[in-house]
Amino acid sequence: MGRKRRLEATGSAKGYGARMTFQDKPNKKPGRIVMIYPQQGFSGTYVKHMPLSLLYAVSEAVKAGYDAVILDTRVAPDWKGDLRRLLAEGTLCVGISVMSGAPIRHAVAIGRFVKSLAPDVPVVWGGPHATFDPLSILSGDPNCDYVVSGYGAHTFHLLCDALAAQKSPSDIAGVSWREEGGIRSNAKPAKSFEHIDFRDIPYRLISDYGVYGQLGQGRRIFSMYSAYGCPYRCSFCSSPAQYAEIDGKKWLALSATEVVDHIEHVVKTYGANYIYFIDDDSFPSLKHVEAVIDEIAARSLAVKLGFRGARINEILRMSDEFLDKLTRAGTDILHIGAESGSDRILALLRKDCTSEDILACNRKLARHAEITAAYNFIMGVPTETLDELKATRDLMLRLVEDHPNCLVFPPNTFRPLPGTELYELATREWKRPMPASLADWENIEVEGSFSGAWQDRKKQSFGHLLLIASYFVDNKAARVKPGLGWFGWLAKAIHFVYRPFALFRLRHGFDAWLWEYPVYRLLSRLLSRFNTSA
Ligand code: B12
Ligand code: SF4
Repeated sequence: MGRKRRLEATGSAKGYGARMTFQDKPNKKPGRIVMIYPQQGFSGTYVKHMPLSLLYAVSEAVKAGYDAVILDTRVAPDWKGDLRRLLAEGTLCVGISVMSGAPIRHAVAIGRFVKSLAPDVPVVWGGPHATFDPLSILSGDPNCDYVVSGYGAHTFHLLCDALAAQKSPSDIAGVSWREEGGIRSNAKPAKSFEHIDFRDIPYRLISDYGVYGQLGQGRRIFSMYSAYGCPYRCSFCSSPAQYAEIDGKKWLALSATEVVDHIEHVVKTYGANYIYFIDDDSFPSLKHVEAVIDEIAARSLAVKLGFRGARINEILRMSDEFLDKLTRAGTDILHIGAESGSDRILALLRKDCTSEDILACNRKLARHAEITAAYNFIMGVPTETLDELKATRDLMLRLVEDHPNCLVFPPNTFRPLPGTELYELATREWKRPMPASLADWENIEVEGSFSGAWQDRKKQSFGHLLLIASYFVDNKAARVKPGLGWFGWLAKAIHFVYRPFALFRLRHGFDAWLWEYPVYRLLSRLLSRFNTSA
């Protein structure tokens, strides 16, 4: 089937002029792989990092000789035109990387568009949603043919070989597909971490790294791992489920030499000046991070650093000297899971800390203000009471009071992800069917409606207030850089005018007539749409 498809597609490209085909280049693999990054939810309007997921997923296939192209719809204003041209040139398959939530909607639209032009080109989904719930994809989207769950590089290479040879993927671990009117699945959790040598990451597939970044900061951000996995078991998080079957230790640090060789490579080849460590958690071993920053200093690499995985119990272990060293190394942000102001909820979430610990860490971090302490929160977990939500409100206010330069991220609305401990609790507690279909997953947005029907009206209303006020509780607007133009000025103006009212509402729990919430929903939808063209 793969060969037939390819020939048809190549045939349709005749009017396009001569591009080499498989037959012309016997050393090349058949057909081209088109890897697509869909538009993200609201958070994707202000953070657009390079689509590392696609670079990783396609790396082995590219190494084996497949021709591949990356189409990032977030930064391609005419992605449909681009895709139309690509499909006309002979395509082995289209791969899409999908997170749960809003990206599903766009991935479905991409699949529909592909099939409307080239019904025989297989569409493959991979990424976090494909890992957590592959069957919801195949049963919910008739245009998706294959789903790759878990680590993608090896599996996707094997799948491409199977497609090229017109074989069933029945012997490929990690793939789910449709066959004889039913759905078959070989998805199972990985036994070991995937390791891709940085020299095999096909960075060259992206021609312009200047389009990526966040909030108009004008940095050349490169995302990378310094460690794989996570040794903790936070009950809401998908990572423990993902690593459940990993043999041996659940956290594996890469050597400082390897990490810094990688950094040196992207600095020298692509002009990277900011390294964003996407580790689930970088700090289970402080020595690991210390070795990395020592090596960066030894090679005099001019990069700033950001870490997305830091835990309160780890920050408690950091000395002022360690934090000074992180600062000298150019670290400007630590993403920290504070999650809740209630000790009962913190214990339920298995955060291994109390709200007092969070405050103590925050005071410590206030002494190192060049590093932005950026706190994540979660709300709406099963059994959480209104008073416990208010404790989170109190914690947010205290954090900013003690450390005016900290960042309070908009709280994530709890989503019951299959395989997590809280999924089980939510099922028992709420006695409602959990999200199951693709449409369910598309609509359960962390930044969106406060778990809808799962919460009583009072909690919903307070949750909405917490979400709105979180945008104003700290000095976010002051951080908006001039590079954002009119959007930046608008954000600053809204902040200036509305902040006192938001703080009044928050402090007094005044969530009546919360007209701001529908306005926020409308604006966030408009911004997501304005940013993209579905
Ligand atoms: C960067 C990032 C983002 C960026 C977006 C990505 C970008 N490029 O700009 C931003 C900041 C916008 C973002 C937002 C969110 N994110 Co996020 N994010 C990440 C992060 C830190 C790195 C992603 C990455 O590049 N990973 C590296 C690549 C190599 O790994 P990978 O994506 O898993 O890809 C592998 C496989 O999945 C597979 N694969 C991936 N794509 C494809 C495609 C094909 C065709 C195939 C065959 C295989 C395949 O192969 C790859 C190699 O093995 C991950 C954590 C992590 N370490 O992965 C979280 C993570 C993906 N995010 C997560 C979450 C929860 C969110 C938010 C909900 C949080 C929030 N409140 O903001 C939002 C919601 C996004 C939305 N729904 O719109 C979860 C995913 C949960 C889920 N079920 O989707 C993760 C896993 C973190 C976690 N452990 O909770 N995120
Ligand atoms: S929330 Fe972070 S620390 Fe907790 S299990 Fe998930 S990745 Fe690990």
